[in-house]
Amino acid sequence: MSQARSVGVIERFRDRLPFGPTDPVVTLGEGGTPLVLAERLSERVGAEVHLKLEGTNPTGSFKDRGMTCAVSAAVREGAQAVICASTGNTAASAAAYAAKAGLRGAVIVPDGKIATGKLAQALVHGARVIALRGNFDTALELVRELAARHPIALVNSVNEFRLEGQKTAAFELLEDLDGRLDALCIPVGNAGNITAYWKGFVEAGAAPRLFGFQAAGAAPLVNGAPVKDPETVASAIRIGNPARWEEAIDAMRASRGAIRAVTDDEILSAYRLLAATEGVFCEPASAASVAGLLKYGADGAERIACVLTGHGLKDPDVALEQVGAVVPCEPQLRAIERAVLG
Ligand code: AN7
Repeated sequence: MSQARSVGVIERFRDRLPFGPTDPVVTLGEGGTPLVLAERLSERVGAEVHLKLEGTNPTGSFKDRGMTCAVSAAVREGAQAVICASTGNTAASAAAYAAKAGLRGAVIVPDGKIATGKLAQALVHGARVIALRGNFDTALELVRELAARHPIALVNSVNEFRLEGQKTAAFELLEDLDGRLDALCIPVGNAGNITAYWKGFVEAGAAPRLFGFQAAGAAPLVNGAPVKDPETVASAIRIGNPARWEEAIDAMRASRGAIRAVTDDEILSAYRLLAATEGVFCEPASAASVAGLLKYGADGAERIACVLTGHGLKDPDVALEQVGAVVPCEPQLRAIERAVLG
């Protein structure tokens, strides 16, 4: 596995991806992420629950699996620049892979609504970061028009190569669990990832039930209608009109699954539980998968995987709001003793 991790998903799964042996590959060694048995959570749920730690990808989220494919394909096609709209993680990933490929990168993000770590990543990788006075849905509409008019590769999950890359997580799950998985719990925003997982499972001949979770204030797929002003603490999934709407509904139906809503309180409670009892620090959006499992169960599934899509370090502001204060201390032994043992 350690060897597989370093080669990246294109090299590892090339026979199942749209890349030939001589095609250029832009990789940062994505994929091969840990699958960890969550003992406390398993006890609570009464089933075997595993966590897929996608936050351990090179830029800290699952987006890297798709981005290696989208940017490699862009290089193959002779693109000079890549662009995306993003709630943050796609921007961070696009910026890093563009830097690696020597392409220019531009990312459009909702002004003031992306987590600090993601903003830092996009900027430090040298992308042009455009803060739109509007939400993600507006940004995606505009960027699709822009990409239609200019020779810039669009690397949002409307790009098929993104889904191709992201389906590799389903292959890894099946490998790690010897093909036996009953249910997958996954956060849903723009609905590219749930679509990609289902594609991967179908191609591998598996059919776990897919349970997707949206934040209650940004739950168009649950409501059955777009949400004009989506709002949630889980900024990554603050999306009111998912681009992969039909595909997500198809995946849910075909797998006999469901797409349901979890409140911000439920998300944050799962977020703290994962950190404090499983040793896993994910970002708020990722915790929606576990929040949903705790709230709704998994309908008798015995073996469940929850996808933790992004790393907790992405969003230090939410983290610090959720925890106790530090303990101040004078630099003397007595004071330290009191502070540590008291
Ligand atoms: C941590 O970066 O849409 O349902 O622009 O960052 O495939 O959209 C991020 C989405 C879940 C939802 N968890 O996945 C973006 C963006 C995290 C995310 C999702 C996102 P999709």
